[in-house]
Amino acid sequence: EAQHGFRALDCDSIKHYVAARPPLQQRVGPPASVETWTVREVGDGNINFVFIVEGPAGALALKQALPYVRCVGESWPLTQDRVRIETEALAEQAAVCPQHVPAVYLYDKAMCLIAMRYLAPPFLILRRGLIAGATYPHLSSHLSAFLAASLFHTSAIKLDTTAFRQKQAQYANDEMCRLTEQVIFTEPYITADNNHWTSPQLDADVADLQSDVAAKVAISRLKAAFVGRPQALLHGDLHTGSIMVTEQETQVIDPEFAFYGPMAFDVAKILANLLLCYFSLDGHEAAAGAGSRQAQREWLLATIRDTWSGFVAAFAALWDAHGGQGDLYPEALAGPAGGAVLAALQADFFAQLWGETVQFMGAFVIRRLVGIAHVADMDSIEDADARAACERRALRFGRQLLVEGSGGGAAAGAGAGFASME
Ligand code: ADP
Ligand code: SR1
Ligand code: MG
Ligand code: MG
Ligand code: MG
Repeated sequence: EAQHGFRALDCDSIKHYVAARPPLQQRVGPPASVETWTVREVGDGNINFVFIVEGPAGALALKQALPYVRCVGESWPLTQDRVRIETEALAEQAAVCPQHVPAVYLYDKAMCLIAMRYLAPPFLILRRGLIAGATYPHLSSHLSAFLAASLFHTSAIKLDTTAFRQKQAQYANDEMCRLTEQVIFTEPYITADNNHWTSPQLDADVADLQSDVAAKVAISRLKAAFVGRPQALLHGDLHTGSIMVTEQETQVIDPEFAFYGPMAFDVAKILANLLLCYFSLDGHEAAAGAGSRQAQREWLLATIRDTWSGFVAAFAALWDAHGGQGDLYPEALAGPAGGAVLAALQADFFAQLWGETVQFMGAFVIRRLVGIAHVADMDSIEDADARAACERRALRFGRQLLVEGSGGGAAAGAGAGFASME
């Protein structure tokens, strides 16, 4: 059932919606200019509608949630409370990492709509830039900063446990979490109508996966962590389609799946999507010429490694500076920054986080090859045999990450687990 007072907007009605709200209207143009404004619906995500309204004074992005999943249709109803979650999560992230989050101008609860900063070209969805062959020199440091700030400041390393539990209730986000449980942690491992893959090329690979006991044990452990281990406020959908980039800047959008869960989920999702791009490059190279993607291939591996190591460094620095305030490792227990106890606690924390990150990466790679929602990195490889060859390598590596994990501690870092990629 739709939110009370809700009406779906289209390219015409959204102009009048903006024109009737002075704080929005002033950003686009004077009321007399409304008929000259242009509107484009640019939503290329799976869930919602996004309109860009442009006029003589500037432009706005408006995101509206209908009471169902866009890519499926009305047969899959979905809570419109996801817009409240997205608005509140954007505010939470902006408070600790404003340089990487778009400004929100308005949240309209009844209309299930957010008006926010238009990230104008040259801003581009990271996945699109990567498919076109681009590299981004600052991406790893920006991702490290965003992950460290958003995860540290919402954790009980920073917060007292009363505030921590209040935030868990605020971001329960039940329906969105249930969707994730279904499409990431369950369906790829069973026969399900939503699943699809490059067929018949990958039929045997998928049959192997769906009868793989070790994979089912590993994914079940991850699902238990997703359901039962609130650790920080996650973005919840941090793939390369949730990041807009220029050469110099990085903006993280679309936190409608935000909830309190294991930190490794967010860290792994972005690394896994970079890995999916890496595995797609053979297919793109086949079309563009041998060696044409080699520099990007090396950059992707370096970015995965540097995002992890930069995240650890940034998170540890925040912990050294503010960790004594929180209830999880109070200074009375952990001692001062630079001391042996805190050093040992941090080493244990990051070793566990790395192991979980590697396994979640495997799960995210697998779901994008076999489950309901695939990635354009692979889908845009037109030759089905070439695409299947890329997908098979990715699927095998994903299975290895999921089942075997890192095979080393945090010190082994983004090296040991990735040795078999070359
Ligand atoms: P969904 O929840 O459906 O995935 P997104 O929030 O990811 O929706 O937005 C879908 C698309 O709309 C993005 O891939 C991007 O192209 C465009 N978009 C979203 N927000 C903005 C923005 N603030 N500025 C410019 N384009 C945007
Ligand atoms: C119906 S599944 C759609 C997927 O797209 C979103 O971006 C999430 O990743 C979700 O799992
Ligand atoms: Mg999206
Ligand atoms: Mg979304
Ligand atoms: Mg994913």
